[in-house]
Amino acid sequence: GPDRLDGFVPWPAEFARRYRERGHWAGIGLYTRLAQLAAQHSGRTALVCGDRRWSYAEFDRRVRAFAAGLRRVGIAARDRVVLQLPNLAEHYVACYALFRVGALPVFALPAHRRAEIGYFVGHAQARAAIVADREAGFDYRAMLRELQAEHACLESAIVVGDAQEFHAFDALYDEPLPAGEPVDGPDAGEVAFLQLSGGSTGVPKLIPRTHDDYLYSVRASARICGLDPHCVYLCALPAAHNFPMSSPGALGVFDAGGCVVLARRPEADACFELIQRERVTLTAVVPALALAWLESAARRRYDLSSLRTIQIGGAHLAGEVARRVPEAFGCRLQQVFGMAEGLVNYTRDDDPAELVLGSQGRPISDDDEIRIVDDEDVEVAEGEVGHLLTRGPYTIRGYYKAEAHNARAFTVDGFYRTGDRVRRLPSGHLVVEGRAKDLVNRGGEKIAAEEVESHLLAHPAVFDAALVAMPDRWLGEKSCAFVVLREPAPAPRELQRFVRERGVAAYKVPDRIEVVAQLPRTAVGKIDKKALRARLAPGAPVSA
Ligand code: J2J
Repeated sequence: GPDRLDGFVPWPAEFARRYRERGHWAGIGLYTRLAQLAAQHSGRTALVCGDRRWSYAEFDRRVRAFAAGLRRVGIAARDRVVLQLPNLAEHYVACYALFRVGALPVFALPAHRRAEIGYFVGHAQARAAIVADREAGFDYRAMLRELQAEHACLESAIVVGDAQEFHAFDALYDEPLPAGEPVDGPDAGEVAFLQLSGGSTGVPKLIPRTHDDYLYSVRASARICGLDPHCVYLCALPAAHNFPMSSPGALGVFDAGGCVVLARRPEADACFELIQRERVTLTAVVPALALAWLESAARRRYDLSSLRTIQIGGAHLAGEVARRVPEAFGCRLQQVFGMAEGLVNYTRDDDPAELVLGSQGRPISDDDEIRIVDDEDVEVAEGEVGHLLTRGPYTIRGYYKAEAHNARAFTVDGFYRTGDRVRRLPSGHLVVEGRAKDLVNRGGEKIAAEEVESHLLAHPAVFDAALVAMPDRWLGEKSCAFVVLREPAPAPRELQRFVRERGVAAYKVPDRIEVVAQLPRTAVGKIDKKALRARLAPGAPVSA
Protein backbone atom coordinates (compact mmCIF):
# COMPACT_ATOMS: atom_id res chain seq x y z
CA GLY A 1 0.00 0.00 0.00
CA PRO A 2 0.96 3.66 -0.18
CA ASP A 3 1.74 3.72 3.56
CA ARG A 4 4.40 1.04 3.38
CA LEU A 5 7.83 1.56 4.91
CA ASP A 6 10.01 3.80 2.73
CA GLY A 7 12.95 2.02 1.18
CA PHE A 8 11.33 -1.44 1.18
CA VAL A 9 11.10 -3.29 -2.15
CA PRO A 10 7.96 -5.44 -2.10
CA TRP A 11 7.42 -8.67 -4.03
CA PRO A 12 5.45 -8.09 -7.25
CA ALA A 13 1.71 -8.62 -6.71
CA GLU A 14 1.52 -11.89 -8.67
CA PHE A 15 4.29 -13.43 -6.54
CA ALA A 16 2.72 -12.21 -3.31
CA ARG A 17 -0.59 -13.69 -4.40
CA ARG A 18 1.02 -17.05 -5.19
CA TYR A 19 2.91 -17.22 -1.89
CA ARG A 20 -0.33 -16.54 -0.02
CA GLU A 21 -2.34 -19.02 -2.07
CA ARG A 22 0.20 -21.74 -1.39
CA GLY A 23 -0.11 -21.02 2.32
CA HIS A 24 3.50 -19.90 2.69
CA TRP A 25 2.50 -16.46 3.83
CA ALA A 26 0.04 -17.15 6.59
CA GLY A 27 -0.85 -13.56 7.47
CA ILE A 28 0.31 -13.98 11.09
CA GLY A 29 2.58 -11.42 12.74
CA LEU A 30 5.68 -12.58 14.63
CA TYR A 31 4.32 -11.36 17.97
CA THR A 32 0.88 -12.79 17.28
CA ARG A 33 2.55 -16.16 16.78
CA LEU A 34 4.26 -15.86 20.19
CA ALA A 35 0.91 -15.08 21.81
CA GLN A 36 -0.53 -18.26 20.27
CA LEU A 37 2.44 -20.24 21.56
CA ALA A 38 2.09 -18.78 25.04
CA ALA A 39 -1.51 -19.95 25.12
CA GLN A 40 -0.61 -23.40 23.84
CA HIS A 41 2.53 -24.09 25.87
CA SER A 42 2.05 -21.72 28.81
CA GLY A 43 3.70 -23.87 31.51
CA ARG A 44 6.60 -25.17 29.41
CA THR A 45 10.04 -23.59 29.69
CA ALA A 46 10.70 -21.18 26.82
CA LEU A 47 14.02 -19.66 27.87
CA VAL A 48 16.97 -20.43 30.10
CA CYS A 49 19.48 -17.64 30.68
CA GLY A 50 21.97 -18.08 33.52
CA ASP A 51 19.82 -19.03 36.54
CA ARG A 52 16.68 -17.60 35.03
CA ARG A 53 14.08 -19.98 33.57
CA TRP A 54 10.99 -18.48 32.01
CA SER A 55 7.89 -20.35 31.00
CA TYR A 56 6.09 -19.35 27.81
CA ALA A 57 3.51 -17.53 29.94
CA GLU A 58 6.21 -15.62 31.81
CA PHE A 59 8.05 -14.80 28.60
CA ASP A 60 4.89 -13.48 26.96
CA ARG A 61 3.95 -11.50 30.07
CA ARG A 62 7.33 -9.79 29.96
CA VAL A 63 7.02 -9.09 26.25
CA ARG A 64 3.62 -7.47 26.75
CA ALA A 65 4.82 -5.41 29.72
CA PHE A 66 7.95 -4.33 27.87
CA ALA A 67 5.93 -3.40 24.78
CA ALA A 68 3.78 -1.15 26.97
CA GLY A 69 7.00 0.34 28.34
CA LEU A 70 8.30 0.97 24.84
CA ARG A 71 5.11 2.84 23.99
CA ARG A 72 5.50 4.91 27.17
CA VAL A 73 8.98 6.03 26.14
CA GLY A 74 7.63 7.05 22.76
CA ILE A 75 8.37 4.09 20.49
CA ALA A 76 5.64 3.65 17.90
CA ALA A 77 4.86 1.53 14.84
CA ARG A 78 7.54 1.68 12.11
CA ASP A 79 10.12 3.35 14.34
CA ARG A 80 13.55 1.79 13.90
CA VAL A 81 15.34 0.70 17.07
CA VAL A 82 18.93 -0.57 17.05
CA LEU A 83 19.05 -3.76 19.12
CA GLN A 84 22.54 -4.66 20.30
CA LEU A 85 22.57 -7.10 23.18
CA PRO A 86 24.79 -9.99 24.18
CA ASN A 87 23.16 -13.42 24.52
CA LEU A 88 20.66 -12.52 27.22
CA ALA A 89 16.96 -13.33 27.54
CA GLU A 90 16.35 -9.57 27.23
CA HIS A 91 17.29 -9.85 23.57
CA TYR A 92 14.16 -11.91 22.83
CA VAL A 93 11.95 -9.79 25.08
CA ALA A 94 13.00 -6.62 23.26
CA CYS A 95 12.68 -8.30 19.90
CA TYR A 96 9.11 -9.57 20.38
CA ALA A 97 8.03 -6.40 22.19
CA LEU A 98 9.19 -4.37 19.18
CA PHE A 99 7.30 -6.77 16.88
CA ARG A 100 4.21 -6.27 19.01
CA VAL A 101 4.49 -2.50 18.81
CA GLY A 102 5.19 -2.73 15.09
CA ALA A 103 8.56 -1.03 15.57
CA LEU A 104 11.53 -2.49 13.70
CA PRO A 105 14.58 -3.88 15.47
CA VAL A 106 17.78 -3.18 13.55
CA PHE A 107 19.92 -6.17 14.49
CA ALA A 108 23.47 -5.34 15.48
CA LEU A 109 26.15 -7.65 16.83
CA PRO A 110 27.78 -7.09 20.23
CA ALA A 111 31.13 -6.73 18.42
CA HIS A 112 29.94 -3.67 16.51
CA ARG A 113 31.32 -0.32 17.53
CA ARG A 114 30.76 3.38 16.88
CA ALA A 115 31.40 3.16 13.12
CA GLU A 116 28.90 0.37 12.44
CA ILE A 117 26.24 1.42 14.95
CA GLY A 118 26.53 5.03 13.82
CA TYR A 119 25.93 3.91 10.26
CA PHE A 120 22.83 1.87 11.23
CA VAL A 121 21.44 4.76 13.27
CA GLY A 122 21.94 7.24 10.45
CA HIS A 123 20.83 5.03 7.59
CA ALA A 124 17.74 3.66 9.34
CA GLN A 125 17.09 6.97 11.17
CA ALA A 126 16.79 5.00 14.39
CA ARG A 127 14.89 6.68 17.23
CA ALA A 128 16.29 4.50 19.96
CA ALA A 129 18.88 1.89 20.79
CA ILE A 130 18.76 -1.02 23.21
CA VAL A 131 22.16 -2.05 24.57
CA ALA A 132 23.87 -3.65 27.57
CA ASP A 133 25.76 -1.43 30.03
CA ARG A 134 29.08 -3.10 29.34
CA GLU A 135 30.34 -6.36 27.97
CA ALA A 136 33.81 -7.73 27.36
CA GLY A 137 35.38 -4.53 28.68
CA PHE A 138 33.43 -2.22 26.39
CA ASP A 139 31.06 0.50 27.63
CA TYR A 140 28.06 0.75 25.29
CA ARG A 141 26.70 3.77 27.18
CA ALA A 142 29.78 5.82 26.28
CA MET A 143 29.31 4.82 22.64
CA LEU A 144 25.65 5.90 22.79
CA ARG A 145 26.59 9.29 24.21
CA GLU A 146 28.90 9.89 21.26
CA LEU A 147 26.25 8.71 18.81
CA GLN A 148 23.53 10.87 20.32
CA ALA A 149 25.77 13.90 19.86
CA GLU A 150 26.08 13.07 16.15
CA HIS A 151 22.56 11.82 15.34
CA ALA A 152 19.60 14.00 16.26
CA CYS A 153 17.22 11.13 15.40
CA LEU A 154 18.55 8.97 18.26
CA GLU A 155 16.23 10.29 20.95
CA SER A 156 16.48 7.62 23.58
CA ALA A 157 18.32 4.57 24.76
CA ILE A 158 17.41 1.60 26.92
CA VAL A 159 20.17 -0.14 28.84
CA VAL A 160 20.28 -3.60 30.41
CA GLY A 161 22.14 -3.26 33.72
CA ASP A 162 23.42 0.05 35.07
CA ALA A 163 21.58 2.53 32.84
CA GLN A 164 23.14 5.79 34.16
CA GLU A 165 21.20 8.65 32.49
CA PHE A 166 19.38 6.28 30.05
CA HIS A 167 16.20 4.25 30.55
CA ALA A 168 16.80 1.10 32.58
CA PHE A 169 15.56 -1.98 30.71
CA ASP A 170 13.88 -3.38 33.83
CA ALA A 171 12.11 -0.10 34.54
CA LEU A 172 10.14 -0.48 31.31
CA TYR A 173 8.39 -3.53 32.80
CA ASP A 174 7.29 -1.57 35.84
CA GLU A 175 3.77 -0.44 35.37
CA PRO A 176 0.83 -2.81 35.42
CA LEU A 177 -0.29 -3.86 31.97
CA PRO A 178 -2.75 -1.31 30.65
CA ALA A 179 -6.20 -2.80 30.21
CA GLY A 180 -7.74 -2.88 26.77
CA GLU A 181 -4.37 -2.53 25.07
CA PRO A 182 -4.45 -2.83 21.31
CA VAL A 183 -4.05 -6.49 20.48
CA ASP A 184 -3.74 -6.12 16.74
CA GLY A 185 -0.13 -6.22 15.76
CA PRO A 186 1.12 -4.80 12.50
CA ASP A 187 -0.01 -6.25 9.20
CA ALA A 188 1.94 -9.46 8.48
CA GLY A 189 2.94 -8.14 5.06
CA GLU A 190 4.89 -5.32 6.69
CA VAL A 191 8.60 -5.23 7.38
CA ALA A 192 9.23 -6.74 10.82
CA PHE A 193 12.92 -5.90 11.23
CA LEU A 194 16.13 -4.98 9.48
CA GLN A 195 18.71 -7.76 9.45
CA LEU A 196 22.39 -7.31 8.71
CA SER A 197 23.93 -8.37 5.48
CA GLY A 198 27.25 -10.16 5.39
CA GLY A 199 27.60 -7.93 2.34
CA SER A 200 30.59 -7.00 0.32
CA THR A 201 30.14 -3.26 -0.20
CA GLY A 202 31.69 -0.17 1.38
CA VAL A 203 28.83 0.33 3.79
CA PRO A 204 26.85 -2.52 5.35
CA LYS A 205 23.48 -3.24 3.80
CA LEU A 206 20.27 -3.64 5.78
CA ILE A 207 17.84 -6.42 4.92
CA PRO A 208 14.11 -5.80 5.34
CA ARG A 209 12.30 -9.01 6.31
CA THR A 210 8.52 -9.15 6.63
CA HIS A 211 6.54 -11.02 9.28
CA ASP A 212 5.05 -13.26 6.57
CA ASP A 213 8.25 -14.19 4.80
CA TYR A 214 10.29 -14.74 7.97
CA LEU A 215 7.66 -16.77 9.79
CA TYR A 216 7.39 -18.98 6.74
CA SER A 217 11.14 -19.68 6.68
CA VAL A 218 11.16 -20.27 10.45
CA ARG A 219 8.19 -22.66 10.49
CA ALA A 220 9.36 -24.58 7.43
CA SER A 221 12.83 -24.86 9.02
CA ALA A 222 11.36 -26.19 12.28
CA ARG A 223 9.48 -28.82 10.26
CA ILE A 224 12.57 -29.86 8.28
CA CYS A 225 14.53 -30.19 11.52
CA GLY A 226 11.75 -32.22 13.15
CA LEU A 227 11.44 -29.91 16.17
CA ASP A 228 8.90 -30.71 18.85
CA PRO A 229 8.13 -29.42 22.38
CA HIS A 230 10.90 -31.60 23.77
CA CYS A 231 13.70 -29.98 21.83
CA VAL A 232 16.26 -28.00 23.81
CA TYR A 233 18.30 -25.62 21.68
CA LEU A 234 21.62 -24.11 22.71
CA CYS A 235 22.12 -20.64 21.26
CA ALA A 236 25.92 -20.44 21.14
CA LEU A 237 26.28 -17.95 18.26
CA PRO A 238 25.29 -14.28 18.67
CA ALA A 239 21.51 -14.39 19.11
CA ALA A 240 20.82 -11.62 16.61
CA HIS A 241 22.50 -13.48 13.75
CA ASN A 242 20.11 -14.92 11.19
CA PHE A 243 21.35 -18.52 11.63
CA PRO A 244 20.63 -18.94 15.39
CA MET A 245 17.54 -16.78 15.02
CA SER A 246 15.78 -18.58 12.20
CA SER A 247 17.46 -21.71 10.85
CA PRO A 248 15.46 -22.95 12.76
CA GLY A 249 17.13 -21.08 15.62
CA ALA A 250 15.35 -19.61 18.60
CA LEU A 251 12.28 -18.57 16.63
CA GLY A 252 11.91 -22.08 15.21
CA VAL A 253 12.31 -23.63 18.65
CA PHE A 254 9.69 -21.30 20.14
CA ASP A 255 7.41 -22.18 17.23
CA ALA A 256 7.65 -25.83 18.24
CA GLY A 257 7.13 -25.12 21.97
CA GLY A 258 10.72 -26.10 22.78
CA CYS A 259 13.30 -24.49 25.05
CA VAL A 260 16.06 -22.03 24.13
CA VAL A 261 19.17 -22.07 26.32
CA LEU A 262 21.43 -19.03 25.94
CA ALA A 263 25.19 -19.36 26.10
CA ARG A 264 26.86 -16.10 27.07
CA ARG A 265 30.14 -17.30 25.53
CA PRO A 266 30.62 -19.75 22.62
CA GLU A 267 33.68 -21.48 24.11
CA ALA A 268 33.64 -25.26 24.51
CA ASP A 269 33.70 -25.45 28.31
CA ALA A 270 30.82 -22.99 28.81
CA CYS A 271 28.70 -24.64 26.12
CA PHE A 272 29.42 -28.24 27.18
CA GLU A 273 28.42 -27.35 30.73
CA LEU A 274 25.07 -26.07 29.45
CA ILE A 275 24.54 -29.04 27.14
CA GLN A 276 25.05 -31.38 30.08
CA ARG A 277 22.98 -29.37 32.58
CA GLU A 278 20.01 -28.65 30.30
CA ARG A 279 20.09 -31.88 28.27
CA VAL A 280 20.47 -29.89 25.03
CA THR A 281 19.32 -31.74 21.91
CA LEU A 282 20.22 -29.26 19.14
CA THR A 283 22.75 -26.50 18.54
CA ALA A 284 24.14 -24.45 15.67
CA VAL A 285 27.76 -23.53 15.14
CA VAL A 286 30.07 -22.10 12.48
CA PRO A 287 32.86 -24.40 11.23
CA ALA A 288 35.49 -22.56 13.31
CA LEU A 289 33.50 -23.22 16.49
CA ALA A 290 32.90 -26.86 15.52
CA LEU A 291 36.66 -27.26 15.17
CA ALA A 292 37.34 -25.56 18.50
CA TRP A 293 34.79 -27.84 20.22
CA LEU A 294 36.28 -30.90 18.53
CA GLU A 295 39.77 -30.01 19.66
CA SER A 296 38.77 -29.13 23.20
CA ALA A 297 39.94 -31.49 25.92
CA ALA A 298 36.79 -30.51 27.86
CA ARG A 299 34.72 -32.71 25.50
CA ARG A 300 35.50 -35.83 27.52
CA ARG A 301 34.67 -34.22 30.86
CA TYR A 302 31.01 -33.60 30.08
CA ASP A 303 28.03 -35.79 29.30
CA LEU A 304 26.96 -34.63 25.85
CA SER A 305 24.78 -37.66 25.14
CA SER A 306 21.57 -35.60 24.92
CA LEU A 307 22.77 -33.99 21.67
CA ARG A 308 20.87 -35.27 18.66
CA THR A 309 22.03 -32.78 16.00
CA ILE A 310 24.80 -30.24 15.51
CA GLN A 311 24.10 -27.84 12.69
CA ILE A 312 27.09 -26.32 10.92
CA GLY A 313 26.90 -23.38 8.56
CA GLY A 314 27.95 -19.83 7.83
CA ALA A 315 31.26 -20.65 6.16
CA HIS A 316 33.07 -23.39 4.27
CA LEU A 317 33.16 -26.65 6.24
CA ALA A 318 36.22 -28.78 5.55
CA GLY A 319 35.36 -32.41 4.74
CA GLU A 320 37.74 -33.58 7.43
CA VAL A 321 35.95 -31.59 10.15
CA ALA A 322 32.54 -32.74 8.85
CA ARG A 323 33.58 -36.39 9.15
CA ARG A 324 34.77 -36.02 12.73
CA VAL A 325 31.60 -34.40 14.11
CA PRO A 326 29.13 -37.34 14.23
CA GLU A 327 31.71 -39.64 15.76
CA ALA A 328 33.08 -37.17 18.31
CA PHE A 329 29.70 -35.91 19.55
CA GLY A 330 27.67 -39.08 19.00
CA CYS A 331 25.03 -37.15 17.06
CA ARG A 332 23.92 -36.15 13.59
CA LEU A 333 25.55 -33.43 11.53
CA GLN A 334 23.31 -31.10 9.56
CA GLN A 335 24.88 -28.70 7.06
CA VAL A 336 23.19 -25.35 6.66
CA PHE A 337 23.93 -22.92 3.85
CA GLY A 338 21.94 -19.78 4.43
CA MET A 339 21.97 -16.04 4.15
CA ALA A 340 20.22 -13.21 5.94
CA GLU A 341 18.81 -12.11 2.56
CA GLY A 342 16.68 -15.26 2.52
CA LEU A 343 17.50 -18.61 0.91
CA VAL A 344 18.42 -21.36 3.38
CA ASN A 345 19.52 -24.89 2.44
CA TYR A 346 19.63 -27.88 4.76
CA THR A 347 20.84 -31.43 4.50
CA ARG A 348 17.97 -33.67 5.60
CA ASP A 349 17.87 -36.42 8.22
CA ASP A 350 17.18 -39.05 5.56
CA ASP A 351 19.90 -37.90 3.17
CA PRO A 352 22.63 -40.44 2.44
CA ALA A 353 25.88 -39.86 4.35
CA GLU A 354 27.76 -38.61 1.30
CA LEU A 355 25.29 -35.75 0.89
CA VAL A 356 25.30 -34.86 4.58
CA LEU A 357 29.09 -34.81 4.59
CA GLY A 358 29.71 -33.47 1.11
CA SER A 359 26.95 -30.98 0.28
CA GLN A 360 25.49 -27.86 1.82
CA GLY A 361 21.93 -29.10 1.53
CA ARG A 362 18.93 -28.22 -0.58
CA PRO A 363 16.49 -25.31 -0.31
CA ILE A 364 13.69 -25.12 2.24
CA SER A 365 10.92 -24.59 -0.27
CA ASP A 366 9.68 -25.99 -3.58
CA ASP A 367 9.10 -22.35 -4.42
CA ASP A 368 12.75 -21.42 -3.94
CA GLU A 369 13.95 -20.79 -7.48
CA ILE A 370 17.62 -21.50 -8.12
CA ARG A 371 19.62 -20.40 -11.14
CA ILE A 372 23.31 -21.17 -11.59
CA VAL A 373 24.82 -18.90 -14.23
CA ASP A 374 28.06 -17.77 -15.86
CA ASP A 375 29.43 -14.21 -15.91
CA GLU A 376 26.91 -13.31 -18.63
CA ASP A 377 23.93 -14.57 -16.60
CA VAL A 378 23.54 -17.57 -18.90
CA GLU A 379 22.67 -20.82 -17.13
CA VAL A 380 25.59 -23.24 -16.95
CA ALA A 381 25.24 -26.93 -17.83
CA GLU A 382 23.75 -29.09 -15.06
CA GLY A 383 26.46 -29.96 -12.54
CA GLU A 384 28.79 -27.14 -13.57
CA VAL A 385 29.98 -24.43 -11.18
CA GLY A 386 28.44 -20.99 -11.56
CA HIS A 387 27.06 -17.96 -9.74
CA LEU A 388 24.07 -18.73 -7.53
CA LEU A 389 21.00 -16.57 -8.15
CA THR A 390 17.79 -17.11 -6.20
CA ARG A 391 14.24 -15.89 -5.85
CA GLY A 392 11.48 -17.15 -3.58
CA PRO A 393 8.92 -16.69 -0.83
CA TYR A 394 11.42 -15.57 1.82
CA THR A 395 14.22 -14.04 -0.25
CA ILE A 396 14.20 -10.24 -0.38
CA ARG A 397 13.70 -8.28 -3.59
CA GLY A 398 15.91 -5.41 -2.49
CA TYR A 399 18.02 -4.05 0.34
CA TYR A 400 16.59 -1.29 2.49
CA LYS A 401 17.09 2.18 0.95
CA ALA A 402 19.75 1.05 -1.52
CA GLU A 403 18.38 1.72 -4.98
CA ALA A 404 21.69 1.99 -6.84
CA HIS A 405 23.13 -1.11 -5.17
CA ASN A 406 19.91 -3.06 -5.74
CA ALA A 407 20.24 -2.57 -9.49
CA ARG A 408 23.47 -4.60 -9.27
CA ALA A 409 22.57 -7.06 -6.53
CA PHE A 410 19.35 -8.25 -8.21
CA THR A 411 18.52 -9.25 -11.77
CA VAL A 412 15.75 -7.35 -13.56
CA ASP A 413 13.42 -10.27 -12.89
CA GLY A 414 14.13 -10.13 -9.17
CA PHE A 415 16.70 -12.86 -8.56
CA TYR A 416 19.15 -12.06 -5.75
CA ARG A 417 22.80 -12.39 -6.77
CA THR A 418 24.18 -14.26 -3.76
CA GLY A 419 27.84 -13.82 -4.73
CA ASP A 420 28.35 -17.52 -3.98
CA ARG A 421 29.69 -19.97 -6.55
CA VAL A 422 27.96 -23.33 -6.41
CA ARG A 423 27.18 -26.49 -8.32
CA ARG A 424 24.01 -28.54 -8.12
CA LEU A 425 23.94 -32.29 -7.66
CA PRO A 426 21.27 -34.46 -9.34
CA SER A 427 19.43 -34.61 -5.98
CA GLY A 428 19.09 -30.81 -5.98
CA HIS A 429 21.66 -30.41 -3.22
CA LEU A 430 24.08 -27.51 -3.61
CA VAL A 431 27.82 -27.62 -3.10
CA VAL A 432 29.42 -24.25 -2.32
CA GLU A 433 32.63 -24.05 -4.36
CA GLY A 434 33.71 -20.51 -3.58
CA ARG A 435 32.51 -16.97 -3.94
CA ALA A 436 32.71 -14.05 -6.33
CA LYS A 437 31.93 -11.36 -3.74
CA ASP A 438 34.74 -9.33 -2.25
CA LEU A 439 34.65 -10.34 1.37
CA VAL A 440 36.61 -12.23 3.96
CA ASN A 441 34.64 -14.92 5.81
CA ARG A 442 36.54 -14.94 9.11
CA GLY A 443 35.17 -17.97 10.91
CA GLY A 444 31.63 -17.05 9.83
CA GLU A 445 32.08 -13.33 10.54
CA LYS A 446 31.78 -11.55 7.22
CA ILE A 447 34.16 -8.68 6.47
CA ALA A 448 33.47 -6.52 3.41
CA ALA A 449 36.88 -5.76 1.89
CA GLU A 450 35.82 -2.34 0.61
CA GLU A 451 34.66 -1.26 4.06
CA VAL A 452 38.04 -2.03 5.67
CA GLU A 453 39.96 -0.59 2.70
CA SER A 454 38.14 2.71 3.10
CA HIS A 455 39.11 2.84 6.77
CA LEU A 456 42.75 2.18 5.84
CA LEU A 457 42.64 4.82 3.10
CA ALA A 458 41.50 7.37 5.66
CA HIS A 459 45.03 7.25 7.10
CA PRO A 460 47.10 10.07 5.56
CA ALA A 461 50.05 7.76 4.86
CA VAL A 462 48.01 5.07 3.07
CA PHE A 463 48.16 5.57 -0.69
CA ASP A 464 46.46 2.32 -1.72
CA ALA A 465 44.99 -0.67 0.10
CA ALA A 466 43.53 -4.09 -0.70
CA LEU A 467 42.08 -6.56 1.79
CA VAL A 468 42.10 -10.26 0.94
CA ALA A 469 41.47 -13.56 2.71
CA MET A 470 44.37 -15.68 3.88
CA PRO A 471 44.03 -19.30 4.94
CA ASP A 472 43.86 -19.96 8.68
CA ARG A 473 43.84 -23.33 10.38
CA TRP A 474 41.32 -22.30 13.07
CA LEU A 475 39.10 -19.68 11.48
CA GLY A 476 39.26 -20.94 7.90
CA GLU A 477 40.13 -17.42 6.76
CA LYS A 478 41.78 -14.39 8.29
CA SER A 479 42.27 -11.00 6.69
CA CYS A 480 45.44 -9.56 5.20
CA ALA A 481 45.71 -5.97 4.00
CA PHE A 482 48.25 -5.13 1.32
CA VAL A 483 49.08 -1.43 1.58
CA VAL A 484 51.11 1.07 -0.40
CA LEU A 485 52.42 3.75 1.95
CA ARG A 486 53.68 7.32 1.71
CA GLU A 487 56.45 8.71 3.94
CA PRO A 488 56.52 8.87 6.90
CA ALA A 489 55.34 5.27 6.74
CA PRO A 490 53.52 4.01 9.85
CA ALA A 491 54.28 0.55 11.24
CA PRO A 492 51.67 -2.18 10.55
CA ARG A 493 50.69 -2.16 14.23
CA GLU A 494 50.04 1.55 14.06
CA LEU A 495 47.70 0.98 11.08
CA GLN A 496 45.83 -1.75 12.94
CA ARG A 497 45.42 0.60 15.89
CA PHE A 498 44.26 3.35 13.52
CA VAL A 499 41.49 1.12 12.09
CA ARG A 500 40.42 0.01 15.57
CA GLU A 501 40.27 3.61 16.79
CA ARG A 502 37.96 4.55 13.95
CA GLY A 503 35.43 2.55 15.93
CA VAL A 504 35.03 -0.66 13.96
CA ALA A 505 34.37 -4.16 15.27
CA ALA A 506 37.61 -5.88 16.31
CA TYR A 507 37.07 -8.78 13.89
CA LYS A 508 37.41 -6.33 10.98
CA VAL A 509 40.86 -5.07 11.99
CA PRO A 510 43.26 -6.68 9.47
CA ASP A 511 44.97 -9.67 11.06
CA ARG A 512 48.05 -8.96 9.02
CA ILE A 513 49.37 -5.98 7.07
CA GLU A 514 51.86 -6.32 4.23
CA VAL A 515 53.57 -3.21 2.91
CA VAL A 516 54.20 -3.37 -0.84
CA ALA A 517 55.60 -0.94 -3.42
CA GLN A 518 52.49 -1.22 -5.58
CA LEU A 519 49.37 -3.34 -5.96
CA PRO A 520 49.12 -5.73 -8.90
CA ARG A 521 46.49 -4.73 -11.49
CA THR A 522 44.44 -6.71 -13.97
CA ALA A 523 44.32 -5.86 -17.68
CA VAL A 524 41.37 -3.52 -17.05
CA GLY A 525 43.18 -1.77 -14.21
CA LYS A 526 41.36 -3.32 -11.24
CA ILE A 527 43.36 -4.50 -8.24
CA ASP A 528 44.26 -8.13 -8.91
CA LYS A 529 43.09 -9.78 -5.69
CA LYS A 530 43.61 -13.24 -7.07
CA ALA A 531 47.32 -12.47 -7.43
CA LEU A 532 47.38 -11.10 -3.87
CA ARG A 533 45.69 -14.19 -2.48
CA ALA A 534 48.18 -16.36 -4.37
CA ARG A 535 51.00 -14.61 -2.51
CA LEU A 536 49.42 -15.76 0.76
CA ALA A 537 49.25 -19.39 -0.29
CA PRO A 538 51.55 -21.54 1.84
CA GLY A 539 55.12 -21.30 0.55
CA ALA A 540 54.62 -18.25 -1.70
CA PRO A 541 56.85 -15.17 -1.38
CA VAL A 542 54.76 -12.27 -0.04
CA SER A 543 56.34 -9.04 -1.21
CA ALA A 544 56.55 -8.88 -4.97
C1 J2J B 1 29.78 -22.00 2.78
N1 J2J B 1 29.45 -20.70 2.87
C2 J2J B 1 28.37 -20.39 3.61
C3 J2J B 1 28.00 -22.73 4.14
C4 J2J B 1 26.72 -19.43 4.65
C5 J2J B 1 21.88 -20.10 8.16
C6 J2J B 1 23.22 -20.40 7.98
C7 J2J B 1 24.13 -19.41 7.67
C8 J2J B 1 23.71 -18.08 7.52
C9 J2J B 1 24.72 -17.04 7.18
C10 J2J B 1 22.35 -17.78 7.68
C11 J2J B 1 27.60 -21.37 4.27
N2 J2J B 1 29.09 -22.99 3.39
N3 J2J B 1 27.34 -23.73 4.75
O1 J2J B 1 21.87 -16.53 7.53
O2 J2J B 1 20.13 -18.47 8.16
C12 J2J B 1 28.27 -17.90 3.40
C13 J2J B 1 27.81 -17.63 1.97
C14 J2J B 1 26.53 -16.84 2.18
C15 J2J B 1 26.89 -16.00 3.39
C16 J2J B 1 25.69 -15.50 4.16
C17 J2J B 1 21.43 -18.79 8.00
N4 J2J B 1 26.59 -20.74 4.91
N5 J2J B 1 27.79 -19.19 3.88
O3 J2J B 1 25.91 -17.28 7.21
O4 J2J B 1 24.08 -13.55 5.94
O5 J2J B 1 28.79 -16.83 1.35
O6 J2J B 1 24.22 -15.83 6.80
O7 J2J B 1 26.16 -16.06 1.07
O8 J2J B 1 25.87 -14.12 7.66
O9 J2J B 1 27.68 -16.88 4.20
O10 J2J B 1 26.11 -14.92 5.36
P1 J2J B 1 25.06 -14.50 6.49
